[in-house]
Amino acid sequence: MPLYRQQHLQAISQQFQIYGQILHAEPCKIGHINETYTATYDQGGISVRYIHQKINRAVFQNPAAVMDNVVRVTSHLRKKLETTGARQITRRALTVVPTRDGKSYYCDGNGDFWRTYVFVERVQSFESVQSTAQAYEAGRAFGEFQALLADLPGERLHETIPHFHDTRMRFAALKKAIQEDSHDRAQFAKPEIEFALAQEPWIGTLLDAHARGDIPERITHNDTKFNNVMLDWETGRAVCVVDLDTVMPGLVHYDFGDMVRTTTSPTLEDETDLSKVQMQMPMFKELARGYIDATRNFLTPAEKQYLAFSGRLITFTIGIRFLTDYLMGDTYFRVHRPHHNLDRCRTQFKLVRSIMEQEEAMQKYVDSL
Ligand code: GN1
Ligand code: MG
Repeated sequence: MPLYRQQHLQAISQQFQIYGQILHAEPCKIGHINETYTATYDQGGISVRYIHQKINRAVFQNPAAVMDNVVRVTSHLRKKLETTGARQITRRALTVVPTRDGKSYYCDGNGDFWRTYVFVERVQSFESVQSTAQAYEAGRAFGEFQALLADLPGERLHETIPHFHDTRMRFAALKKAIQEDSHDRAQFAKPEIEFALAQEPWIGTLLDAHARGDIPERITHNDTKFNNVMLDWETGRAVCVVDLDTVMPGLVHYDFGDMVRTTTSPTLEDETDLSKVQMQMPMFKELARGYIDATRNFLTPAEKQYLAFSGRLITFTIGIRFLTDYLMGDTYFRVHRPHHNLDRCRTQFKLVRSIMEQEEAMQKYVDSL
């Protein structure tokens, strides 16, 4: 890490209520949006770690609202865990470390917002699922997260990114990007554009079901990528979920759908060998079983009916977001190689096809649970 960044980070770290001296910090490369560092401090002679994170201002236009949500959600999770007598609560729910003046974030001289979390030790996350047991854990962890937040008191949470999973709106944005073709890239994405446009008839299915009152709004995580589940090193069980920036009102399907996207295929999100990209039924079954085990108490039959479909819908939605960003010149998702967002889009679309082929069997399994 360059010296100027280390010095800046050192200055940032002093704003938070951390007892001890920062020893060193490393950038953490997971995630396409925020800038994250793992920092080690000397505290009373032993090393203790914290996470410092700079919130992406282009993506989160109201970081104070993000932190307001995060504080409410993490406090509620902690309280609920305390009442059940759970142990290691600072591993089970993220803990926000306040600034020296008691705020949940620090705004630096550049207008950037920083926050600090207690580092959760002895866990690991994976970019792709290694076993059906892990798929079960992912389903259970995000299901439990929804269940614990079902009785969050107070006002409706802020919508940190309005219309985040509104597929109709994402579709309109794609159409606009195709029309403008500002980077002259549509020529490289012809089959993908054609595929995307052909899916229009079903993109509003969940929005319509919600508008009819068939499925309710709940508090959802909205970014349930498998790498946001922290698994215990020793037991392999899910300890907690992270990346709470998009916790807000939503449909349970947004969470379940993104889990299908990220836990049922054996590959990475940007796999270029599309023959490897497939929805694997054994993974789906365990994912669904874990999720239903945790949500049985509140999930309605109507919500259950759309679970398999949500895999298709959310995978498609993220796919068109990658495609749109590709056409617009990669301004949203961090890229690491040319055409990276197009590769990501292709992987999603291949998975959409694979889900569609198996959707009936997937839903039949969900119905049996
Ligand atoms: C982004 O935080 P990160 O990089 O895991 C994105 C998600 C996408 C995901 C695709 C706020 O998540 O919506 O599903 O990339 N987050 C935001 O990998 O847009
Ligand atoms: Mg995220």
